[in-house]
Amino acid sequence: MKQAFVALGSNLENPVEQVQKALIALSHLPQTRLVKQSSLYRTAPIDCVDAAPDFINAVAEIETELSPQVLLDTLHEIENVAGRERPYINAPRVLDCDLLLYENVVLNTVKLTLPHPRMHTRGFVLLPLFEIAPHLILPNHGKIAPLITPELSLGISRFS
Ligand code: PH2
Ligand code: MG
Ligand code: MG
Repeated sequence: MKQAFVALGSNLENPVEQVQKALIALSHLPQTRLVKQSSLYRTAPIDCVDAAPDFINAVAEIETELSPQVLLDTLHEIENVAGRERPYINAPRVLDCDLLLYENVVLNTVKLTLPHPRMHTRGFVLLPLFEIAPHLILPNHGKIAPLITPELSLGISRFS
C-alpha cells in the first residue's frame, strides 16, 4: 500500500456536510483505506474573489493501491458526484479534493503535479496536515513544522 494525503475544501451548499461526505467517499474507495482524518477547520478564503464565503477544510491520510493518476481521476469523480462546477479559477465550490502527496513522488505532468505545487504556502492545508502528520517531510520543502508561520495561520480556526 502507498501512503497519500488528500486535502478537502468546500465553501458552498453546507460545507461541513460536503467535507464529511467526501471523507466517507474516501473511506469507500476501492483498494484504499482511510487511515486518518484531521479536524474540520473554518478558513478565510485565499486568492478568491472578494465576496467568497469562508471554507471548511480538512486533510485525510489514505493508503492505496491506486496509482497517482487513477487516484486523481477518482478524486475528480468524487467532486463531480458532489456537483462541482468550474465557472472560473478559484470559484466557490461544493467540493475540492486535491492530491497533496503520494509517497515521496515528485511529478510534473500536464494533469498532475506532486507534491501539490501550492501546499507549502497554504495554512488551510498545512494546519490540518500538521495535526495528523506532525513529523511529515515534504519531498521538496523539508519538515512541515517550520513551514507553519504565524502569518499562514491567520484566519484559520479548528471547527470540530
Ligand atoms: N482553495 C483554493 C483557493 N483558496 N482558500 C481556502 N481558505 N480554502 C481552500 O480550500 C481554498 C482557498 C483553491 O483550490
Ligand atoms: Mg484546491
Ligand atoms: Mg482542486
